[in-house]
Amino acid sequence: MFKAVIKVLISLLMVFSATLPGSIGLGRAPKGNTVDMSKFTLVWSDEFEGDALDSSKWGYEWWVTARKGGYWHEDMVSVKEGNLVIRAEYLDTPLENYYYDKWHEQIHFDEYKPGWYTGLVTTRDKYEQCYGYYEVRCILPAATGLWSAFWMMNEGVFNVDGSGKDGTEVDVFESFYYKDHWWGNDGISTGIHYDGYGEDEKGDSIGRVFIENDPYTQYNTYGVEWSPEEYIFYINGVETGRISTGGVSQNPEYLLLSVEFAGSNGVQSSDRHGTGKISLTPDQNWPAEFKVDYVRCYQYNDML
Ligand SMILES: [Ca+2]
Ligand SMILES: [Ca+2]
Repeated sequence: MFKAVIKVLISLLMVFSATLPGSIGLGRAPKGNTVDMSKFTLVWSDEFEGDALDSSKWGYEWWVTARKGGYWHEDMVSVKEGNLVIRAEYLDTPLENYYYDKWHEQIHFDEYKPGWYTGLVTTRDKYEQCYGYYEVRCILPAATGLWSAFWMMNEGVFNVDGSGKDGTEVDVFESFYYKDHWWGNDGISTGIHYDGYGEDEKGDSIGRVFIENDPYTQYNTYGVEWSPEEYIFYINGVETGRISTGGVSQNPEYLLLSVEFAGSNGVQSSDRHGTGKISLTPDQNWPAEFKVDYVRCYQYNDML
């Protein structure tokens, strides 16, 4: 049951964003208040030093086989030169996939095929936090058809009660298919989802935000301040918008960093909007890399 629920969760991050009731803003941003870091204390972080992912902090998605238009595999994730790197590329020789089924206490092997490979890492079962300030510093993968994200989740997201207080998917940023016109060109999206991923789904978005400092070639920071009253989103420490729709989550949430391809059952294709199809043109940089300099979690000083 749990595994099935998680599969639904994982399969719908993207669909979800396409159906958000929130507005699509196209103003030049960010602009607004700067985040006041004096009210926070750093409580968890990964600077991605060393040469391997810290397994005490992060795990891979062992329950997923094909993921939309490609495959997630831990071999696509590395740590080098101070960054977490999630690579995305086409592999003629499929990577071997196995995962531990904790319900049946056995290892399963799934047959992966030649195709598009990338990865996801999460702090699920390793680190969760409620409230505070969360920030990632990264360069997004620059190739058509790629969707990268820094997001937060807990299983309460599936509880349909008309509220987000029991759990909310918080998308600190999502990049839509690299400068895709339908999805807002090179705008970055920020929003929330709650009450499941079906007909009861609810959410809100601050719309597309455009960053002067090219997110696909230069480092930017993407953050969210999560208080009992609202989420305040920031890019490079400057507020881009606020959301309190549905009430904010009151439960600890885990972190995720991911890259996805458009498509289904491991086969890359356009999405239902006719966008996201990978084009192997000379201006594309394969393999593409999602480079994450750090992830830092802070707590309000008065909540420590
Ligand atoms: Ca709910
Ligand atoms: Ca670093």
